[in-house]
Amino acid sequence: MVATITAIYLLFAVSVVTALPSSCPRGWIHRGTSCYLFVNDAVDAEDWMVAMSFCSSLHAKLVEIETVTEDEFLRLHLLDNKLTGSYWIGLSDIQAEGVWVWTSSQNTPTYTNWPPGQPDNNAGEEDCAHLYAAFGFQWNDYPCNKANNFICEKELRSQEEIVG
Ligand SMILES: [Ca+2]
Ligand SMILES: [Ca+2]
Ligand SMILES: [Ca+2]
Repeated sequence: MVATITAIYLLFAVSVVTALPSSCPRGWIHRGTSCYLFVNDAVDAEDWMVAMSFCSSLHAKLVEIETVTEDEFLRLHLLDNKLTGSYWIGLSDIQAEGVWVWTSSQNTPTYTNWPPGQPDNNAGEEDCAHLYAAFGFQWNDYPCNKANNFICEKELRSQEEIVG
């Protein structure tokens, strides 16, 4: 009897431990090795710098889209949930015009999803990238000081560090 209870307890303990690495904070969506937070309340629409600070305050970054599958996941989430408005991502050419860089990694993108004609640096001051609703959430460069929704991303690894 004691052995049975011990076995059940061990099973429970093991399942809790194995569940931890795949858990995202409440309200975040899990895909692959990342957790995503869609900040789409109009009240929280922010300029690019404020959006970046907001994500940082949650130990996250403005989303950095490395692959077509990650891009598709985000786009389908926006479409499936009928979310409107545009969403800042962590890509800018603030440091050097025309040189696009992911903010946290400082990598130049190997994957991009600009539609034809973008980025166009319209009016000479579009230095931040967003998923543009009018383009079906393909990418567009846009003035950094405009208010947009945004998406934060955090790696499950950093989440474990916080838990541990
Ligand atoms: Ca990513
Ligand atoms: Ca620009
Ligand atoms: Ca543009």
